[in-house]
Amino acid sequence: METGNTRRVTTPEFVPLDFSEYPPEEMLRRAETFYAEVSRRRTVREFSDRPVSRTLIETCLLAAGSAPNGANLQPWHFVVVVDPEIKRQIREAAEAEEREFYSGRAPQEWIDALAPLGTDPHKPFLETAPYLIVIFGQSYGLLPDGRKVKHYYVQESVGIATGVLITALHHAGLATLTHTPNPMGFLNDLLGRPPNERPFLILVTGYPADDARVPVHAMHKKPLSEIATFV
Ligand code: IYR
Repeated sequence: METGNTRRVTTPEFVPLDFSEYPPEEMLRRAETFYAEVSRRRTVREFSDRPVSRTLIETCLLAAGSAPNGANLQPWHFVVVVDPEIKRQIREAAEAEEREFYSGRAPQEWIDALAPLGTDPHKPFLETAPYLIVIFGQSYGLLPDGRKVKHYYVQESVGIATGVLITALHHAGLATLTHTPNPMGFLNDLLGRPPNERPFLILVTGYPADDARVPVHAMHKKPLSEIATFV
């Protein structure tokens, strides 16, 4: 007799790997070219309101959705905010949290660490930029019949997908800002997202303002000897 606890046993299927091998010199050239391009990325806090093609954003989201993740359950959802009124509400709620953060909630050590970046509770970019991509992680999925499917390595998976998204947007020629109002549960309410989803971050996306400036502090990257060890 079947119980409520039946498990479907799936036989894994395999296909040949689609892999391109390059000559070693070309591999190094590709790695150097990629490093040169990706290391020019800057987190931008001054955005232009110039429109950006929706197809471009959709293509970068497809790249993000290809990220490696726990059991291929793809525990993410991207809400792309273009509506000026929703952006206004997000700005209002985020600035309210940030005012608290900067005026007492954050420990002094954290405030000191942020000082060289020149950040403050004022977040006009949340209304100026053409897109706010709000990234949610799903602790579980829901089948059409309402049953829950547990997700694994949600933070890792969503972090990797977000990295791919940032890199894809930069590669396409757009600027981004990883913005994390603290706390940001208000995003579920404003965007009507269900309780199995938690906001991961807001990726502010668009062209930089013509006169955008970036903090020198963020350009200092640790040398290889400090970030890596070969054993
Ligand atoms: N969420 C705040 C504070 C902030 C925190 C970190 I860590 C940063 O790298 C930058 C900012 C804000 O957005 O201002």
